[in-house]
Amino acid sequence: MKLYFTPAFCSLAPHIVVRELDLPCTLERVSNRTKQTASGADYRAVNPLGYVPALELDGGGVLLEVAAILPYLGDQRPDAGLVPAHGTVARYQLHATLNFIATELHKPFSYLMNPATPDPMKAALRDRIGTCLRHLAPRLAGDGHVAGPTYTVADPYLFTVLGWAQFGQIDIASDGFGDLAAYRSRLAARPAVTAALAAESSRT
Ligand SMILES: N[C@@H](CCC(=O)N[C@@H](CS)C(=O)NCC(=O)O)C(=O)O
Repeated sequence: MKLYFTPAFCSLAPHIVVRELDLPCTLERVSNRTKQTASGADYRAVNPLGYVPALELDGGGVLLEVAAILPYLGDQRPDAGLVPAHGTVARYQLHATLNFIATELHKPFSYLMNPATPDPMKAALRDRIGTCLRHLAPRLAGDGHVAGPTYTVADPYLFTVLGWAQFGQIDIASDGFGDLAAYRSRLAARPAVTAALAAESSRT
């Protein structure tokens, strides 16, 4: 497999999972500005829409969308427990959480950080993101996780999105956000997370 990424973008989430599971997967950096890959190829040949992540599969074909790539990676090592078994309610709860992060947090954050977004719209986005983060906060208290009692592929996704809060002028350490900042610090200490962050920063 090959994962196309841009440092600190949403591709960080599948990158972390690749390292959590020690999957055979190469990484290729994509320039957000030029849409060229590190080897000089046109990334739009991989994803015509130009955004990361994209996962090239060993059997051929490309898988797009964070919320699909994450469970695909988890299913490569089902015994590791990063995805609940197919057909269980827990599995559907995982998909619900991935979809929630993708639509209620990830996309609003993209618009919040877009310089073209007008200020009144940014204020509305900040407000809505805050509501959604406060909704998640209770389940993250103590050693809680976002999609159930244990660490799943949804946690690196939330970790990645929370990393953008500072750029959207949202202070997750402030009152009202419960243990969000502690949750993010807890995840940041995982060896796979540390390794992914170090690898991405060394390729910038
Ligand atoms: N729906 C896509 C969105 C991916 C996305 O928003 N990627 C951003 C980085 S977080 C990106 O590459 N933006 C650059 C662009 O759209 O040209 C997914 O969930 O995978």
